[in-house]
Amino acid sequence: MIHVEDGPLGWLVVGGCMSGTIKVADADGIVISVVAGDLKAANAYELYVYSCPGSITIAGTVTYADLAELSGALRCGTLAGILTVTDCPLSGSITIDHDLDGLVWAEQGLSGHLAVGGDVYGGLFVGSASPRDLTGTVEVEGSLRAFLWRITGNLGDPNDPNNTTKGQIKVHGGFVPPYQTGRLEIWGNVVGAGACFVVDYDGFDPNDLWDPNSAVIIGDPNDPNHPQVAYTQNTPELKLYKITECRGDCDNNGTVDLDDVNPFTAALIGESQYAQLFPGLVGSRTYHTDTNCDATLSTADVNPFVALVTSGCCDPNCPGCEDQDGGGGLPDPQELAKQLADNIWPELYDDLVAIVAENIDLQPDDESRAYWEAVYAALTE
Ligand SMILES: [Ca+2]
Ligand SMILES: [Ca+2]
Ligand SMILES: [Ca+2]
Repeated sequence: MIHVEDGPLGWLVVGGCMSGTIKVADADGIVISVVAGDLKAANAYELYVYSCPGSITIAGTVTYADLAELSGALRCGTLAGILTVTDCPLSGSITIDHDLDGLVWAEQGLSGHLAVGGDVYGGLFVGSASPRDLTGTVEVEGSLRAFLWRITGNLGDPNDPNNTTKGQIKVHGGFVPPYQTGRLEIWGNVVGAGACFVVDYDGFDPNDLWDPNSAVIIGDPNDPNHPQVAYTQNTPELKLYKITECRGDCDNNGTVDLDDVNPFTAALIGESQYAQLFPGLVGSRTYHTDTNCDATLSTADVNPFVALVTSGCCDPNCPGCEDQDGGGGLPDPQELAKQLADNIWPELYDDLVAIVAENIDLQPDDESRAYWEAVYAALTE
């Protein structure tokens, strides 16, 4: 262990493997061949690491960092300068507790995790001379305010297309650059079961906007056979989402209708079932399915959900929240059973019947209990 009592430290150079703990105050420069232990610093103005299976923690600002390999963890306060990972796909994790003001450049691809606790004003570049994929996860607690992010390959993993956790950019706030339009360029495609770009990931917030001048641009500027196309709003078919304000809109397509019955049923069965179908909508699952507005998803949401599907009301203030029974506006029970049976996927049918059976016990009076018994009877006859 090296303990520098009275910083700042000019340069710290470790030529071999650093397997213990080094704790420094402000450091002008740090050069380490292998960080296998812990490196902790107050601030780092220049940081060069050639291999990092261990952990690096910079409590304050990182101004410049050049990492050959990052398979371990890097954590810092604010990233103000440029952080590049040059030799391998960035397979470890980078956690920026505050804002990303500078640039993260994963030259060989990003298969790990990048988390930003604040807002993003800076860039993210994946790939350089040759195309590289973003197969990991990027999660931003604040808003995406950058004017350019670029992925030279795919968002997602074409070699592992069924993986529901790969290739995700989840922004909890808005996509709202302050001074100019924003661009997320994907020179390849959005591929695989998990790939998604989500604005307002944590559930609808009226203040978290996707600025209509800001675009996700898919296509290669150098390939006339794959021209760039700009998407400036919620595009569920490409899994480019802005979370909608409609309660009951469980597939996030902007309408509440019978197409939402399968996702609602899957969400009621459990988060993992819903995540299989809609990895990008896991964060808004409760917002969209909590149709009686008690902040949790349960079978008590079935009545108001059915009322929303019947009315097609698409607004946070649709009936249902005040009317906990959601009794108004339900169709004839045989008609409801027929609509549900016609639209539910066969593999979800037994789960739907179980949910309806459970729902009978939740009804507050004989009349609504009789209604749901009739639905159950029609579904099971
Ligand atoms: Ca939000
Ligand atoms: Ca819908
Ligand atoms: Ca609820």
